[in-house]
Amino acid sequence: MQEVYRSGFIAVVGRPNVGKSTLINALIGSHIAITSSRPETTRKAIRGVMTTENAQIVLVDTPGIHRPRTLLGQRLNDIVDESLSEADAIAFLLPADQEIGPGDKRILSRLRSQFATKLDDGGFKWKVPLIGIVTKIDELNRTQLVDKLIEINEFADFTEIVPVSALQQDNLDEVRQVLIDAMPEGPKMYPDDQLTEESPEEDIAELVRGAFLEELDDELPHSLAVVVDAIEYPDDEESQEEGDFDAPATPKPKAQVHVSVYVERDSQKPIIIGRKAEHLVRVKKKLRTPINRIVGCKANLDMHVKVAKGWQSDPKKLERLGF
Ligand SMILES: Nc1nc2c(ncn2[C@@H]2O[C@H](COP(=O)(O)OP(=O)(O)OP(=O)(O)O)[C@@H](O)[C@H]2O)c(=O)[nH]1
Ligand SMILES: [Mg+2]
Repeated sequence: MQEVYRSGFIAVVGRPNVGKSTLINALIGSHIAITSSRPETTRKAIRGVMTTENAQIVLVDTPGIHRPRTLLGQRLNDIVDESLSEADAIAFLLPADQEIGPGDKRILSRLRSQFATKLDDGGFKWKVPLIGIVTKIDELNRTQLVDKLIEINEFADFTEIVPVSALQQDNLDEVRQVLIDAMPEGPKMYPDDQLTEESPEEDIAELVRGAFLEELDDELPHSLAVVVDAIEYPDDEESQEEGDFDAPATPKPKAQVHVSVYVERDSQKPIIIGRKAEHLVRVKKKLRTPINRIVGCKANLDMHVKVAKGWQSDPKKLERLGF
């Protein structure tokens, strides 16, 4: 008997910093979403496509759910709601190395109000499968892990609970299988080699933001926003010109990628740029190969650092920055 093909969307949710993006990258086997040790790294719903022989799942990475302090924070929570509304299943991530806290309880009650109906016996019936994923299990020993799993089992009526370490690639196959089993029967939606739904502009903007996050410490990363204003591809005719053989070989023209890096205050500009522009130089160097790959030819990264005063709380500026 032939196995059915399954497909659908899974919203990956949880508090900030629990390892959502890292897990999605590990499941897909490619660095499609930026990750960092600071909370509130992810700012948009990035869709990663995981294709196996008998299933295709769109894993929707979401911003960590938190109490918003700015308009940006509210927008990020709205993005989570949108992602949930299209989900065929929910993966709720809880880190093994931290206690279940008020943040997790808030997330659970929000999920219940949207996806569960209360039963007479006080329990809940879920409209979509709710999968509990216990992340960062490399931080615990066996006994601690068993206790943790018991605790998480008591916390909510999960359809399934599965432990994982994305960093150490431990139990990833099991996670994949649990996610596939939660999907409805459905057709393949994307070609086998498509890993994300992002445009080149979106991909590059995230790469640049990720590279700056690695360069900078402390509070500044929260103030950063990156927009790719334009990608100018080299004129096809020019670059394919057969040319006359006597003329000296001219180097192929490069694509130009115009990027604006926004900060919130004037005083942050020199920090982003660095002494003798060291941050800009390093970010450019680090991103040369990945950006060439995205653009499809050699590309020049043209970066400008700009100030959008208090953009995190300004509706107009947020809109211009894509929120
Ligand atoms: N020890 C350990 N650390 C992990 C694991 N997975 C992720 N981390 C670390 O946890 C931190 C946060 O990871 P992210 O994947 O960015 O977390 P996130 O949930 O996407 O965070 P936000 O986007 O801010 O909500 C990073 O420093 C990761 O390296 C894991 O399996 N084990
Ligand atoms: Mg993330």
